[in-house]
Amino acid sequence: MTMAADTGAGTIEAQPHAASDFANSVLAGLSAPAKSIPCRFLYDAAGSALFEKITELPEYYPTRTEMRILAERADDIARGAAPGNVLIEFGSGSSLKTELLLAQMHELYAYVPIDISPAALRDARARIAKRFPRLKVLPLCGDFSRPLELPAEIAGRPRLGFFPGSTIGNLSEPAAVKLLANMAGILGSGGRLIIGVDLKKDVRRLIRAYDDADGVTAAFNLNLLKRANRELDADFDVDQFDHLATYDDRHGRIDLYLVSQADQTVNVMGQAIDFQAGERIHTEHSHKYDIEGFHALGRRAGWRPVETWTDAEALFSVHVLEAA
Ligand code: AVJ
Repeated sequence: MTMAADTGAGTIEAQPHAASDFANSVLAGLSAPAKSIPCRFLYDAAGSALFEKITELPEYYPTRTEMRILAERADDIARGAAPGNVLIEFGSGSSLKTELLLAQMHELYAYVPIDISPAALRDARARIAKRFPRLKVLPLCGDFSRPLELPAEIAGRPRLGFFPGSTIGNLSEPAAVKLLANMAGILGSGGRLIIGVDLKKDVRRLIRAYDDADGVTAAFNLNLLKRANRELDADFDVDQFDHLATYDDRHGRIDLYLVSQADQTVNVMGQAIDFQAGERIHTEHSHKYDIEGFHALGRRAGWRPVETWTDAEALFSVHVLEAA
């Protein structure tokens, strides 16, 4: 997240409390009996670059599988976007996927990327304006997990949401229901949502996707400690922590951890934090669904499943839902 102020449209504004948010979250998370750090902090500039590398790993099937589904089904998926509709993207870090859809949605009124990062929004605006010069782009800086006011310019227009990447998997089930319900509120009755959801599968295959042979995911996870060293005046010895990915069958999710290799004490902003050998910091959830399970989740949040596509191996799914 960047603190830079934007000089362009008034809708791109930096979030004022980014730095202290990280500090408070790390201190609170590492003071609890079961240590954890919220996964949103994995995605600083270095973490985002490492995540880009993850998406290209042979073991990490979700990104390329979702891209293939979107590319092969773009016609069908775009059919839900009538002329005059507005495409609203929740998070704007997924340009290639958006472009696949936009290329098939010929008479959209506007594209509204929503993100908490002003830099991500500026990038998205520049990229999309270049490839689709006639499309109106209305970036909105904000947090789509809360009620959010859309630009007045799109009032009364049918809305189509886009939430790719199985980002929904980062959330616990109650939090996922809450987020989906909030999106239904933002998109309004009759609004549609195109959402990418990773599917349950062979556990070894899942684990490999989160513990790759080249150690890119390990570097991504460990970057959280480096970030704390850079930004919070912490003194983590990164070599004294291991990356761990496990599958929790009961919750249907991958969990990422950083495991202390030794008894050690780390200082974070002047506060001493003790670790025992083998003690874990939880850093990320990645929930996996089956199609029925995801439809049930959507229904609990006020969505009616309209259509679902998967790849031939049933690794990943893309859904269109309609708000009741
Ligand atoms: C961006 C949350 C979809 O859960 O697969 C990938 C994040 N973390 N490898 C996922 C992630 C480690 C990713 N999401």
